[in-house]
Amino acid sequence: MHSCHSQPQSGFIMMLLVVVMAVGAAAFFSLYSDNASLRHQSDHYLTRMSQLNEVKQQLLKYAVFQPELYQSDLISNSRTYKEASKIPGPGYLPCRDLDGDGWVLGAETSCGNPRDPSDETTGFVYGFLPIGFKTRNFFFGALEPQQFYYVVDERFVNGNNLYNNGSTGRYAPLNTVLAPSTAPDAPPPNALPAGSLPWLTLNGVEGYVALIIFPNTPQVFSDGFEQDRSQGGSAVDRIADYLDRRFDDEGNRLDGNADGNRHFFSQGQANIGVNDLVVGITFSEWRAVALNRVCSQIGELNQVDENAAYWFNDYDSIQNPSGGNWRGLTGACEQ
Ligand SMILES: [Ca+2]
Ligand SMILES: [Ca+2]
Ligand SMILES: [Ca+2]
Repeated sequence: MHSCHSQPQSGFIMMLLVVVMAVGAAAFFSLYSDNASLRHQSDHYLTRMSQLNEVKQQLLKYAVFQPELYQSDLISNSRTYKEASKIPGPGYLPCRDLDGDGWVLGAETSCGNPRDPSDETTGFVYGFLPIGFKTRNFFFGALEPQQFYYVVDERFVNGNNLYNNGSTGRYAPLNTVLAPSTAPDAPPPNALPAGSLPWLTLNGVEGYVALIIFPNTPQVFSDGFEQDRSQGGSAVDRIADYLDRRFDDEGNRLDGNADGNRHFFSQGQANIGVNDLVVGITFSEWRAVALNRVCSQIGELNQVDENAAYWFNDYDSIQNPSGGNWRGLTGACEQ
């Protein structure tokens, strides 16, 4: 009798157990797949951020080794040393790749846009990040053309014919105090006051020398705009298809990355709509690596004739247009 009574009961318990297990398994697997997708997203984020940081380090090396990279030119396949007076000082960064072939060639080798304090689209240039410099044997890691955008304060580029400075085609002197400041050849605008820091901003913080931007996957924005990277055109023409719009939580469009002004934003909770990942070089980071390079060589550099036309010596627009006044700044080196 006992068994007669217990059979439906144990059947019910079995059924309950199956239901509990099924619900548990469903919960477990959905949690697992959520975790897996979150983990995938964060892996993707970490990979991109570490790649961006690697590119940043390469750009800083490029800046620091300017004198070495440009002390000779490859002419007709033979090595030709530059005159000492024409070797650039440390700190200059490359121009942008506009056509997206990965290189900085022809008209791309000079870029400039002197800052007019009343116009926020001035003072910097942008385009695709070049992937390297074949003639210098210098490469930014294993990158693809058009993989990253690159924004740079125009005074820090190594080719800028708007500041002729004799025949150098560069803003000078470029040093840790950004002084004395020089005006572009053709006004307006006139020279910035000495010591004017770069005015590129990232997430509201001012003072970036350069920004490297991973555009991430194309998006359709809440205002209906759809990014389409299938068409040709320069990096400037195509910016809206790579860099993002930004919105407030009511869907109103704010200053974003696609509008061509000096303010940029990286993916984050405060930046609705933005999936661009941005890493920057601040002026203080730039200053530290440039000064460190000069200081580590100070014994050798102090042997250079003070009156010679050379990047370490005083700047003079006629006598020493490559001069950076570095000799006068080495007091900042730790003894
Ligand atoms: Ca190019
Ligand atoms: Ca984007
Ligand atoms: Ca902007």
